Amino acid sequence: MTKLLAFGEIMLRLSPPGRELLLQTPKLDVWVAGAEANVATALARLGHDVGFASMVPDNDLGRSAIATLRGHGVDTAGIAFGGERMGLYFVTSGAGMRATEVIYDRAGSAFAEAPVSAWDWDALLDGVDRLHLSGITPALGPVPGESAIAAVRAAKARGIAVSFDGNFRAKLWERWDSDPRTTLTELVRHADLMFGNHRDIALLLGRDFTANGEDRRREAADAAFAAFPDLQMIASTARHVVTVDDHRLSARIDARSGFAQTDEVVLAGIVDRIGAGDAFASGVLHALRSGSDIAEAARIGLALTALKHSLPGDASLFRQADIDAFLAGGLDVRR
Ligand code: KDG
Repeated sequence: MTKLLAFGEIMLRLSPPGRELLLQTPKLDVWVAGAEANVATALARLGHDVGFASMVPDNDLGRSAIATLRGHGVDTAGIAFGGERMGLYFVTSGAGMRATEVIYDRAGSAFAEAPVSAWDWDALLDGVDRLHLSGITPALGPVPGESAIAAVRAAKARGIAVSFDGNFRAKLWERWDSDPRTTLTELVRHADLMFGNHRDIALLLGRDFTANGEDRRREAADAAFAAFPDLQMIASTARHVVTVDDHRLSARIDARSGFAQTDEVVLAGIVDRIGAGDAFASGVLHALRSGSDIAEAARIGLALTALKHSLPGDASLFRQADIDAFLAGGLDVRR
């Protein structure tokens, strides 16, 4: 069986168990996180052959992160030990009218400090048919950016498909004093599949799409297609806040052959928003790897996105039966 390899930083997320603020909570829950690790986890839970390439410190934090991924069925042979520290991040969950807030504590992490030479792409890409990575890796600094470029070049040279999730993280990019467009352009140039929204594309193309209201996603997607003729698909999820507890999701797919938009999915009783975009990418990749076309893949991506909102922690841990039940509208008790 051919394998999908995800490449990125594994993190630990620390968050108050309830809806407390960080400044008042007496304890913190610890979750294994990281956008690309979330995708690897979700795909492994759905039965795919998935490997993960990363670096963690050789201590109990690194070892427990590996054990968690392995427990979900991810092949962790590509995770090296090295460096001094795990990347951490703190989350204060949203509640009522309060937004979710993230504080990063990841500077100097094992993954961010790993030299380009740390990655043996001959070995890591052996038996792989798709490499998945995201814009978080180049946002960590110039060296991780070079490693990401080396990864996509190595994949392309071996005929391996590349998927790229823009994963725009303002708090990471704002530490840069140089223009990230060259690096992002090189990454996207090698991808056949990109997940992104107008913010990702704005950063990639150095353009602002905010003026065009609701049509900005379509305008951004068209601009990206014009700039990257080999890209097959750009997909993004959109959330329109209707009331505090009632949210609608839809996915738009822009393919050179046409344009599609899924039906809207209404979310209620949101438990945890983090990782919803990773769940979308996971659902799309799961469906494409299972033989679905792009429109069906977007529907399944959206189903997994919606399901993820019901689960605490970053990763989507659902099975095909959960997706089927969701798509069939079945919220009854399964016995
Ligand atoms: O998509 C979820 C990620 O944001 C989270 O797991 C942490 O990788 C992370 C990041 O850089 O924000």
